[in-house]
Amino acid sequence: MSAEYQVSGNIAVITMNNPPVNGLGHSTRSAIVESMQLALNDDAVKAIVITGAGKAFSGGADIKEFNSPKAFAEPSLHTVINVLENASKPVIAAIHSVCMGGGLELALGCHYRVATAGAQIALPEVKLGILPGAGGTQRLPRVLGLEMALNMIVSGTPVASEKLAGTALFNELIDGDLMQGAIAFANKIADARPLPRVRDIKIDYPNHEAFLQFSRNTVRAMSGPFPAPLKCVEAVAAAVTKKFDDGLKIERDLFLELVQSTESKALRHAFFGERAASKLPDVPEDTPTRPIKAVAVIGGGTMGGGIAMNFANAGIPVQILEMKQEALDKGLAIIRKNYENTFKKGKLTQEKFDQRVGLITGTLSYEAIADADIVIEAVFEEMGVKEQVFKKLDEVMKPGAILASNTSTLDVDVIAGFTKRPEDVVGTHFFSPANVMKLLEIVRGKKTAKDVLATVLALSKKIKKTGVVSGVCDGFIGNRMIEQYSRQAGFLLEEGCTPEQVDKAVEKLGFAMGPFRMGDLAGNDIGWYIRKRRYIDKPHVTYSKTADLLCELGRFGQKTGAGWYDYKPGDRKPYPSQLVNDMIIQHSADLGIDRRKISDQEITERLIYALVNEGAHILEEGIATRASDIDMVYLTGYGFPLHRGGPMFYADTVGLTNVILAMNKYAKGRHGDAWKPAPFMVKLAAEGKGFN
Ligand code: T1G
Repeated sequence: MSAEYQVSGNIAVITMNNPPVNGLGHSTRSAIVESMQLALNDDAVKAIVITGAGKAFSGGADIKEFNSPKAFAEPSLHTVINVLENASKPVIAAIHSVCMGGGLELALGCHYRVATAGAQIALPEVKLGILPGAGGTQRLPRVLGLEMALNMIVSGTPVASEKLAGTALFNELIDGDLMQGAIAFANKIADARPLPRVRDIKIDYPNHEAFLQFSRNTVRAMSGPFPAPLKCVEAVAAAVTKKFDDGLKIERDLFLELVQSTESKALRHAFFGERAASKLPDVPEDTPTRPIKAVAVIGGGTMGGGIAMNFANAGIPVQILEMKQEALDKGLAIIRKNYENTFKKGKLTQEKFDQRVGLITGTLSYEAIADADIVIEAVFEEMGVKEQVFKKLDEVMKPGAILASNTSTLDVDVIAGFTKRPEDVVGTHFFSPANVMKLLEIVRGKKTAKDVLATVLALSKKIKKTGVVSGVCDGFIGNRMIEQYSRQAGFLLEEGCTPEQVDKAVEKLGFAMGPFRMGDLAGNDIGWYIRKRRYIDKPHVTYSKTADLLCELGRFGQKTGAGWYDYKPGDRKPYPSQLVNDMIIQHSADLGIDRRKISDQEITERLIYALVNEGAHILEEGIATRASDIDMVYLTGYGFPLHRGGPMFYADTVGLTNVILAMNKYAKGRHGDAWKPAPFMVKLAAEGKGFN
């Protein structure tokens, strides 16, 4: 049963019990209806209290059921709410902790609502690309008023219950034990009639059309590629302009439209992908983690400083070890400056500023960091330097300390081999700027211990990162795939494109930045350095020489005032460069290539399918645990458009057969070897399946 029923005196108590957050799945909905029948048929019962067991009243509809027949199977949530609202005895919702989505809609169907302080109250459906589909858009405005309800529905942001005291949403805020307070309240109103129903409340908002029009314009301007926010406004508008049941129908129609949309499926995919990423098939969820009370970072440069800030922001003391006082002072000064800038923007209180700055200290001696629970090196990306650092860490660090490398491409197994404790070694690949980018690639060495992985996954949540575990390979997940993406970008230049055409094509698809603007921002010399190594390690892999020609001109990007684009001093705006375009055209001629007009579709297919195909190989090799992990890497670390769900999800929406057909077409062109479809993808396509 996903709800318990018991009678306390004259009060029936229904307790929803569907861990982890009392999602209103079919079994829970059925159990509520059955319990209500028992209560209504029992003459001794004068009133009914409904509440949630565990850590939530209810987190809403069971999103694991979405797009499955169970989601709408009777008793639907609408039916449950009708049973509550039309009951002949008073029904009181006793709310605590989390009351969201369908959970709040269920509470709004009750005659009364009491709550403890600190409960998160929200209709977050818009964050899943849908809208409250069980009356929330019609009832919430009736208890909170049009403006507050619209704000909550369009933003999806939780509001603490105590902030809503005094509104018609709550009849009482309960101090102390919720159930005692709720049962006392139930006894107090047991005989009160008529039973108050939210649907009967009239919304009084003079000149509401002007407000609604203003809201439409504002929401349209801010909702980007997502259709849900604007439809939230339409549904709430119906609460003001239509009879209740007509408004409910409008809400239903809008909900059904959104729940089938690709944008909503992408957002739900990301929601579950974020949570699935922390699960490893061979690491039990109850694996004990090592306590992390103190952190050390080796290197106070851009990466080291950014990494250190993550821990200070999470309230964990962190020491930065540098070799020279001057470098240490510089690193600490940059960190302080970062916090000052945030403080000046009003995004940090003085107290938080002081706390965070105070949590970061510097040292010049390895001995000073010996007791840290985890040490993360962010030193120069060269194996010889890593060897020195890890041999020293192996000597100095206390037993059980986790030894982490921020390497972005080097072999973590080789690094672990520099120590006598390879089981304590792991890769923690942060993305620059490390205190901003959400992605953290956690690189699992062959000998990395399971509790080290469990600890670093839990730590990534604590520092608000999306931790994705990768096996050891060149470039792990993200950079290994971006390599193929960059190769195609270079080939497209040789065959007929300009940098701005390629960038515009993917930016039209929703990418934050195309490959060439990205190169100018991150520094074209980084890729140049990696390619030089590749030319030796993997001479059979071909690259366009255009990027090398650019770097030979010293055009590393914004940091040198010129890259693929020209820049004006103090202006980060990229201007197409005649010099670069002439260089590209000349290079095509040198290669004997007749430049041709290339469509945006070919550009985006070649760039994205290059990612997809490499992602398929990564899955085949077990480097990534699941396709959604790859999507999370791209959504949180590489600016892949959220409404497209990530490269693997995007391939599923296109259909793997279509992806393969396009690849077969490009296999006939130059560098056709890059277009051999990964066997895993061919197999899935043959079975009519997708990656997710
Ligand atoms: N259904 C099913 N499982 C859910 C869930 C839900 N609504 N919400 C969370 N979970 C799972 C989650 O996958 C994870 O599972 C575990 O709970 C802990 O989550 C008709 C249709 C509730 C604030 O959008 O915002 O109602 O990984 O790690 O940080 O209008 O989860 O442990 O197996 O996030 O304490 C609207 C989404 C649904 C709420 C708890 N409701 N959830 O946060 O834990 S649509 C939502 C959250 C709807 C109606 C419509 C948060 C949380 P696992 P967690 P947390």
